[in-house]
Amino acid sequence: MTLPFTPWPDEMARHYRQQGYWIDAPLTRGVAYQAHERPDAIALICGERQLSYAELDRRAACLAANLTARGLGKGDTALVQLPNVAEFYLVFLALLKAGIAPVNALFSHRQLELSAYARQVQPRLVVAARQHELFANDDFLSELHRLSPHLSATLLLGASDRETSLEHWLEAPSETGWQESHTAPDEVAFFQLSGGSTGTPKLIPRTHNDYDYSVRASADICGLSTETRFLCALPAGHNFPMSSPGALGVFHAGGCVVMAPNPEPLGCFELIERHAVDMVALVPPAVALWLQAAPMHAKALRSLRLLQVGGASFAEATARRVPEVLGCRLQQVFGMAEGLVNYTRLDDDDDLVFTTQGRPISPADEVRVVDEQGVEVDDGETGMLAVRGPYTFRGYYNSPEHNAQVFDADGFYYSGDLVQRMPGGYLRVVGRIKDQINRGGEKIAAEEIENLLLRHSDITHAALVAMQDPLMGEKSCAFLVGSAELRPPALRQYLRAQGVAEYKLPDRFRFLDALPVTAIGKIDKQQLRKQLASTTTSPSH
Ligand code: J2J
Repeated sequence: MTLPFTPWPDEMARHYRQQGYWIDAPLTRGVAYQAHERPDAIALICGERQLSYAELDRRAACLAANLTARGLGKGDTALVQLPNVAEFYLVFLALLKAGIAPVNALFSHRQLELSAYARQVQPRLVVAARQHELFANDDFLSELHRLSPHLSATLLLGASDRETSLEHWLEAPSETGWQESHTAPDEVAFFQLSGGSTGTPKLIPRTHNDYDYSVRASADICGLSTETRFLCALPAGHNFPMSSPGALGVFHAGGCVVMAPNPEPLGCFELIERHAVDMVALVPPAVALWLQAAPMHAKALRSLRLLQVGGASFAEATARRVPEVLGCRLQQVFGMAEGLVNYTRLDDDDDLVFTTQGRPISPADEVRVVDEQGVEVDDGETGMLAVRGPYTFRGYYNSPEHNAQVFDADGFYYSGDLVQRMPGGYLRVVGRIKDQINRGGEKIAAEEIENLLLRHSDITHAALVAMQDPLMGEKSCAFLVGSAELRPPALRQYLRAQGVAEYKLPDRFRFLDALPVTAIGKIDKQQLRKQLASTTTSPSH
């Protein structure tokens, strides 16, 4: 049994292998290698726990064996939702070893997101945490069983009974002889989450070959080694802290990942000092908070060598303050869960580092910057980003209609970003055409929230648009047409009750008699954004 996905054309796959980009090894390769070569080196620090590579590999294998004994394996999928704890990687590695493809939901996701993923992948396994409101009791699990009739196993971090305790499954040795049975390297290893711009969150099939290449090449670009101590402060399942080069890059290089529950500066500074962390990946609002807090804690940050920033636009003026205030190098990272990742290089001069979002990982990344007619624009001109390459996906999971819109006939993926290409292939992100709000790196698909609002019987029209925000870069504003009785607190409560993640709730509501429309009758969001820009000083609610 294999999971369906859109493969690369044969001649491209051949080329990627010939060039040594695809090495036909599983994504677990890095950890397995280190466990063999340097079993006692510390791979992971989580609170008071330290896991060596041997321990990481052994416990992941233990869980994989138990899952295999339970009849789970190739062709199966898992829905996983864990906070930033060691178990996140143990489970991820175990599922890869057992050939089960996970979807790693963010810990901030709620019923709506989890149900949408469950509907799409029909998981046979759910791994979650009792500490999450959704799994504090079994109501939502029953709902997941209803949505995915083949669901046959549930493992919960913090469960009191042995049958469902994740901790128990990670330790209990399986009785049967067991052999690693990862999916084929050119098949789906797991699903990444798309930031999305459509009503339902889309899933991105990633193969071992393509993802592992991006991880190895990223580790190289960022100079990772056995000495690296990386702080994972962003949600562990997100593509950035997982693969750019993230935890998987660190495991590849034999370094150590230190888990932080979140990017809050004081907690992170303590971890940096205690564990001599030298590298961290952050989104722009977190960097701003670190810059504010750092002057009081300069001593704690002495070991920090590299701060990566990505996920959303980072102002040049803020970028310039990073080395000065935090005493480390800055690296800009412009990536996407769909594939393409750009980095400023460690030896780039300051201007490139402060004013661009880097250049692609690979000589085989084919990046085009095109106008509305699909014609490439000159360097320095603004155009749409289109890309294909050895680690950029070829299609969302089971989404033929959406794929038809975002891929061209040559297999180039249109990310919805507006960019400028500078000499040397460096990119600047200057805007976007996708209908998405980028709230400090957290992506909100406008249509998803508009659809929820339109379910409300008192709302006749809804449009969600981005408004500028000094800390978050962007926040969201919902423009509504409907009953005069509508009030923001009740609307937020209504959305919460629908089970949507908190970060997707509109930061502001505006009530209008009618929404402006374009010449062809579509809601004129440009007009709404202009209205916001001219009234940013008015009180929000
Ligand atoms: C402006 N916009 C950016 C940047 C991403 C590394 C880093 C980030 C992501 C990520 C990632 C940006 N400046 N530096 O997966 O591996 C916006 C773009 C892009 C979208 C992708 C990685 N870096 N963006 O953010 O899948 O709009 O991945 O298309 O969450 O974030 O979002 P996501």
